Amino acid sequence: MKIEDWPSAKHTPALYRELKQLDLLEHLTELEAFGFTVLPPEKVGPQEQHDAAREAVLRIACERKQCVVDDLEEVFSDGQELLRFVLWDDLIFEKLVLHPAALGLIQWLVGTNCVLSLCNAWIKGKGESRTAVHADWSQFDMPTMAVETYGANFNYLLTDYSKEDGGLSFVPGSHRWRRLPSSEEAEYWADNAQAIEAPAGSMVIWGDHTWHGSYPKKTDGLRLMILGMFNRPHMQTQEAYRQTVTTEALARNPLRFARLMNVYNAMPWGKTPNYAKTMQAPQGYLSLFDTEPAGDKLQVPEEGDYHLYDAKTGEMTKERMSKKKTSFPDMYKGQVSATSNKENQA
Ligand SMILES: O=C(O)CCC(=O)C(=O)O
Ligand SMILES: [Fe+2]
Repeated sequence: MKIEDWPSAKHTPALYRELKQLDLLEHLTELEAFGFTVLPPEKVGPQEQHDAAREAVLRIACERKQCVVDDLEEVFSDGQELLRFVLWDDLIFEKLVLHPAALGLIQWLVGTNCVLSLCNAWIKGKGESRTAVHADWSQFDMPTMAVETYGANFNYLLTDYSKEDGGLSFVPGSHRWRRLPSSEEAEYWADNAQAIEAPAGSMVIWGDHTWHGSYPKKTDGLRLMILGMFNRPHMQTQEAYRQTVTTEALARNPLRFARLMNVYNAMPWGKTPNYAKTMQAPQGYLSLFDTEPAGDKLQVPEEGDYHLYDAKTGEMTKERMSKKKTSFPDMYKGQVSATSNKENQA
């Protein structure tokens, strides 16, 4: 069938065509059928990329733990830690969060306007440490999940994963149950979940409905992984990217990066919403293949004064709201911009 830009399907046709071009349709089916998928190393990148990512993680671990590489096994013996907020610690992370295959499948799960919520390095040593079975759904006051996923992850494996290696495990099909596991269920699945068997360089991708955990690491050495989590743009991110991104970082990356940083989201606003800010955001579908640096097209918007009431903007708002017949944008027929929350600004 010819996939055209049907407006009712919004950006799905454009994304679908690119996923097909990247030979990812089988992975997309696995996500739909089982709730997770594994990209083999050759679809993730060359050996030099895997090595550079591993080096970066080890370097950051040594810096944060104030030790040398040879000490790390001892430092993480019988333990594991999420090293948080690593995006700005090495340029390789900017490349990884824009990885076409990973971002493409993640956008399938959480929309082409998704934003980066966290970027971490996860280190685990030999011993009993393991992650309890859970779903990444983080609306804890809503244990019953929405139909659509709100968050999606990649785990970039930098060491081999198996049950013995303390690898990630999944409850295949659990994404369809659309609820968080009870403590009894988490206990049952701890040793019954399916362990991922995959070599270093693979990437595991899933949405926040899927139950997963990990096994204790019985083998020598460290388990190393980079975790990227992406959210829908209305959500609070786990890490402060919007607050810390620089104009230089926007300039050296393609336009999609600015959307990942969510810098042009008008909310939260004070007495005078900055509608112009949202208009500066990259519009429409942004190709997964776009690698052109944004250059001077973008800059981090200046912080306004939340307490200032701007009379001119106020008058414009009054005029718009006072028309006899006002309407909200039609979500079903026209092209809808992929910019965050544009539709909610009335
Ligand atoms: O590898 C693990 O121990 C669990 C990973 C996990 O829960 C996640 O990335 O969301
Ligand atoms: Fe998780």
